[in-house]
Amino acid sequence: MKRIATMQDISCVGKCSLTVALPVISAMGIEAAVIPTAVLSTHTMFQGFTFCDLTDEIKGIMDHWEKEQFDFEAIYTGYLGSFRQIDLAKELFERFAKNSLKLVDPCMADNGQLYYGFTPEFAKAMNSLCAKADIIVPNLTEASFLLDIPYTPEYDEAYIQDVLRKLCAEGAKKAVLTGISFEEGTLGAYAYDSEADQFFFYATKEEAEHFHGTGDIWASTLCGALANGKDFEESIRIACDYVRECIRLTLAEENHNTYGVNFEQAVPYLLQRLNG
Ligand code: PXL
Repeated sequence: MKRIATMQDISCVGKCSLTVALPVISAMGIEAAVIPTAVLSTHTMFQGFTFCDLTDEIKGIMDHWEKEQFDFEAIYTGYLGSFRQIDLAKELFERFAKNSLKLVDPCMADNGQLYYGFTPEFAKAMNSLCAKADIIVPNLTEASFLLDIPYTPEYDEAYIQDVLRKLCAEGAKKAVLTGISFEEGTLGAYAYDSEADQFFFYATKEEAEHFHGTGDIWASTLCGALANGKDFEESIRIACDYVRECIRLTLAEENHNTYGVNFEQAVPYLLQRLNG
């Protein structure tokens, strides 16, 4: 069985990071190995969350994995909380990713703003991790912080292509900008493969609400689809369609959850897409 290692936090309630990456990767028929970076009572959008840092555990986990000679189809990093964790993510790539896909989701910002606790200096460090990746999957806000350029919610296709070229010029082989729309009522992902010098855009109908954690579900699905042998473009389509289905199911529920989406009951749809 193929195995993906993923390094990100556990937000005990929040439907993001490891509480979505683990089930999504497992549902896609891939073993999920985890490096939990911290335990939080909720994600950081809730007030008063607790936080327990696990950075000191990470080196020992890697040492043991190396002794056991575990190998990974892909290594996927998500939300990281400190400069030290970014350095450890680089070490994870160096020690375990000789034949693995390296996927970095630089979770740190949205809607023009950094998430709680992050700084432009952190974005610079995250950019140095992105430089080592095969694929990076920022939203446009994260891309702006990575490149240290102003964020603009108004853009055209030429601008998006320019940002993607700049992202890959920093070192990543492929970059995907998530949450891109050129037409009201649609939302999608714009990708660039720098080696083939090819762009790809895929959009679906935009659902009426936006939810937290959908970026993590999107990246986990992309990683799982690629590990299942789907090509880059098909993996992007599957990730976009699954996230849309998760939101659609959430909105169909009366008194639905407001902090995360119903990805669980959309798993049959995901598997149908994966195997169809
Ligand atoms: O979904 C990204 C994410 C992951 N983990 C934690 C977060 C966030 C976004 O805010 O707070 C702890």
